[in-house]
Amino acid sequence: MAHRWKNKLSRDDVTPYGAFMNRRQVMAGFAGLGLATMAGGKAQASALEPNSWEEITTYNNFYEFGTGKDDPAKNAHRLTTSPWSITIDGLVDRPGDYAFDEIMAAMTVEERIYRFRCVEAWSMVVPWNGFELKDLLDLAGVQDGAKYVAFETLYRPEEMVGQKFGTLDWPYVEGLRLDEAMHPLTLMASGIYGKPMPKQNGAPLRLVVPWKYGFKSIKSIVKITLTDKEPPTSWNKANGREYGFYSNVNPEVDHPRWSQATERQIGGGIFAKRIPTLMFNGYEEEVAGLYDGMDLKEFY
Ligand SMILES: Nc1nc2c(c(=O)[nH]1)N[C@H]1C(S)=C(S)[C@@H](COP(=O)(O)O)O[C@H]1N2
Ligand SMILES: [Mo]
Repeated sequence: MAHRWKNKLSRDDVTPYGAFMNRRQVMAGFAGLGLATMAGGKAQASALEPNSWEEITTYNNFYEFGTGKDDPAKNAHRLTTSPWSITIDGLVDRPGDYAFDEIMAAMTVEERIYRFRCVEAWSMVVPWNGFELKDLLDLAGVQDGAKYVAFETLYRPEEMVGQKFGTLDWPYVEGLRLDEAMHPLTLMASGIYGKPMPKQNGAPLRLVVPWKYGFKSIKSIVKITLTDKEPPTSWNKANGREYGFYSNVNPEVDHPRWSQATERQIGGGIFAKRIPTLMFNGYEEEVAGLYDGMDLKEFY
């Protein structure tokens, strides 16, 4: 399934914040709905209005900086993001440490406006800048035996003050099946609103998997390992009954402690009301095929 996005930008084409704001409604009609809408010939104005910079950068989950929603914005300034490199190892042809600058020079950054649904049943719409994870994996050369991709966040308790506490088993780790990782919707994000990724949002590079609950979108990645075994994931290790490996957004599979049928939109203001949660967070047409024949209640 080849996706071609209307909003392909070169990495030199950094959109000024103001200019972006002016055309974001147009972009939402294209990028947010993806190819399905375009193919249907109906590029109708979408309801996918991005959240504000303020909302996206002050209401965060990043337990390395504390468990409060405003802790990351307060504490993440301590994080040193330069120099930065990502170790890519395991079943790859070209293992090694890939410097952030080297990665960015090789990638084409584009803008993707995606729904973002936290397992806690709140949601935002975020205008990410990034490149397809597939392009980075191709750079390293995935070997035949690889079936999964494991990700790891930085472990640096001097700067990540939340790591001084045993909230989670640090470092934060996540994983995807290889076909999920290679899917064109799966993004390595380096920014939002045309600006470099704010530290509280996972600078300098974080994963974005829009059809899965937010915790799969691991931040501040320092290691990517190609493997033939399903890798451990932080929230599954913390509570395997509540958080599975797949964690696809699914309004029909409730969290043991709350319903996943609806969600609260962040920043709704006086119009705030819960909206129905969509199967695969609205990306069913694009990704349902990845799970053909799988029992989505068993593989939650
Ligand atoms: N390393 C790391 N990555 C993480 C988290 C975290 O605590 N640590 N939180 C996850 C959760 S639960 C969510 S909802 C999203 C939040 O991303 P945002 O703050 O950019 O909205 O990041 C995910 N990635
Ligand atoms: Mo989350």
